[in-house]
Amino acid sequence: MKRALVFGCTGQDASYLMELLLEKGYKVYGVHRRGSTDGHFERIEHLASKIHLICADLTDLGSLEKAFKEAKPDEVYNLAAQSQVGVSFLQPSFTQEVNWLGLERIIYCIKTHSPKAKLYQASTSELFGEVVETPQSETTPFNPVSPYSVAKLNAHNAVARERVHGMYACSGILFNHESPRRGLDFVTRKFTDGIARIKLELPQRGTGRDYLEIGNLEAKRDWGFARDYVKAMWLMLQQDVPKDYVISTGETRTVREFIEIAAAMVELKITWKGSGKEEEGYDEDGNLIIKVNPKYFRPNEVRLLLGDSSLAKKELGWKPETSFKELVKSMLEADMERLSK
Ligand code: F7E
Repeated sequence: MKRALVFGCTGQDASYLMELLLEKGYKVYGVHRRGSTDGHFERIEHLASKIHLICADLTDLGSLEKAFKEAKPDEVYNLAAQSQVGVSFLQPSFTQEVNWLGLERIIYCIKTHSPKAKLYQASTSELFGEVVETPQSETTPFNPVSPYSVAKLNAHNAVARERVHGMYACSGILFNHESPRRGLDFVTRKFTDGIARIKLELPQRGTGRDYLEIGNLEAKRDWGFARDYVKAMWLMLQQDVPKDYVISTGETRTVREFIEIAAAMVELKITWKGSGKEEEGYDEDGNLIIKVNPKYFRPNEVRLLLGDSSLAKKELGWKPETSFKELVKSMLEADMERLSK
């Protein structure tokens, strides 16, 4: 029986990945951090009796060494991170500490305790930053513009360095991937939660207002479904030769399009008034439902992401299985159901 050690096990991606690994007959060890509250297990409650939970922290080498000694992994998936790009501008050192140095500690543990283990590192389309070509593929130069992407680039380079020295190590350059399990502060989930609240006449999360506050409407992202993307993570560790792969849908949409499409699914038509920092969205009865708040703008913005995942299609046999509309619908329906209760 193969053994997998999954860091960041309470997150969206790990919840889907651990389901897949269990289906494939793995013994799964999930690493979570000790929080001041223990309320972060909703995404993996259904798996709790099937996985082995280990408490450790990427900033604490001793705790990681213990995790490796217990799990004795064949495969290691590093999905733990300070994953909010916006927050990285406020906490740049912490972001480096976790997103880069945390990976260096995992590499040390692999070399010391599990030298045959294969490593999957969660890289990101944020590495392309202010893009120098479109679409972006494995050969597109990186041009990071946030503390988050600088830290992830250091980690990406560490994986390439270890591969040269013989480790089976891969970075998945995943474009944005969403689901009903996405954290509520990422824009897609913030929108599906926010639109469901407008439809159900509930106050908005965090502000208590009737309208949803948002940031930059013009940024473009290539959004896929997280459950499709974790299959690519696993496939990357089953090849003869370790490599980095771009994982994306090959479609891009603006943040504005996302919210309009989601709103239309619950028969809300948005009429925009004003522009830039003053822009507002109204429903058909003239009620204010959306308002731009510059608080959500980033000091540096990644304006356009569009991935080319032909290498993954060719070599891994991977392709996205869920359409954009199916993705938005599943998120919106889950939020409507949760908030109707
Ligand atoms: O922002 C704009 C925001 O926070 C998407 C992470 O998983 O994917 C994610 O990073 C866009 C940006 O994701 C709001 O300015 C507008 O242009 O959902 P997001 P992200 O920054 O693209 C990559 C691949 C990762 O690796 C990351 O870990 O939406 N935006 N208004 C907003 N964003 C947020 N969060 N909140 C707003 O109100």
